[in-house]
Amino acid sequence: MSVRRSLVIGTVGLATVLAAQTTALALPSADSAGAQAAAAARPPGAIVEGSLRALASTTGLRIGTAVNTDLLGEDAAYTEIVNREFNTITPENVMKWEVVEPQQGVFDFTGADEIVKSAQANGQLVRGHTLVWHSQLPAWMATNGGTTTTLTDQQVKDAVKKHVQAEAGRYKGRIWAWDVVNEAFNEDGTPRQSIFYKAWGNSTDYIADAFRWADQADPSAKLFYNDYNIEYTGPKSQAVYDLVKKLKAQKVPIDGVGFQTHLSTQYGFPDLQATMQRFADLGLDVAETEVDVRTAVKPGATEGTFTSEPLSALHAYTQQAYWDQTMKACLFVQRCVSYTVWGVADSNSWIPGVFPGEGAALLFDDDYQAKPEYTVISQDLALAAGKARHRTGEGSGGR
Ligand code: 9MR
Repeated sequence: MSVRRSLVIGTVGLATVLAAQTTALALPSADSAGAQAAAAARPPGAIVEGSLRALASTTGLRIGTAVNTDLLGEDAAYTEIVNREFNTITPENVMKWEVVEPQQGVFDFTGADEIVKSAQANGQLVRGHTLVWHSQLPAWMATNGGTTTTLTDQQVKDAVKKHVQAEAGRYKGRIWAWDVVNEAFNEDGTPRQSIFYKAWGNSTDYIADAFRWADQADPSAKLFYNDYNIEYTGPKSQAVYDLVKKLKAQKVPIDGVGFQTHLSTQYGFPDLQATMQRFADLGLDVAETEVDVRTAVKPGATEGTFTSEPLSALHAYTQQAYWDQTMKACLFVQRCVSYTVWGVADSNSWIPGVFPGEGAALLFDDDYQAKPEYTVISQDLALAAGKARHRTGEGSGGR
């Protein structure tokens, strides 16, 4: 069965990629005036036929994007795509601890409020990101990449509890899914030596506590553990599997596991479908939470700069094949409840800043024009229309 399945995926995948070379869906103009006119012509939350969100809704799968509040509501083309194409949004940065509590006891939920308000106005659900993460911590809480602190163990524990209660509590009933704990393991499967791990006496017990506190603060939110590179079979994926299995056995309130799915064409495609199914079989929802597919890009006019153009046609085809497989993996796993891309256009992606020489990782180009990658995943969604429905996002009821 599994062999037949992967053959089918392979065949359909190739057909989809080939079709994508020649087919372009009719989309409203991406220029600013066109975007403003398109948005003004319909009520907020109205669904545009042929959009990703319209296609996804026929399968029950939620489709989302990470959102940057510097652009949302400021850049018309960006905002139009976010609201036309996606029915969940994830704040790319504004719900992170360093943003919401820059000084101890001084809160700033401006950006986070903006996201939640915009989502409500546009008929979107929110994936809250993220409550407990070693990175992007405020300076009063941690230094050295979340590994050292001036606080005592007890102070760290109290701060984590207060933070989870404050943030999850503020948005009670308005967050579909929270990434409660993010990136708690190293590549070799050992627990990350974060200030949380250390404060709990060199133990991952902080994870269970964070889930319990989040559940108390917002009982209707789906609670996720989220990580990268766990799409591949290996020690890290196994460590997360062992953790969530234990949490389930201990009746810790966990609903799902998020597979970030930051891929690069220089590495082989992960055994994503089988891995997500393995986690789903534990009685958990799964999701692809931060999908992007980077590749080598052509250099720019000035030394040391790069364009968002794939280095060769082969690079571009490989990206399209990877996007196809990420979407199909989710469509074939019934408990894969959402598929989120990590940003809108190549020009707003985190990739070029962190991996110089790589880019072109998203569905829209620098000028907000839909790329063949967009067509590939929209065709996957169209092919899946009306097939086995995915569990949809009505909170933690299925735990
Ligand atoms: O996309 C985010 C970028 O703007 C931030 O500078 C960066 C800081 O670490 O975080 C990025 O988002 C990360 C996400 O929150 C967790 N998974 C990895 C993502 C890419 O680094």
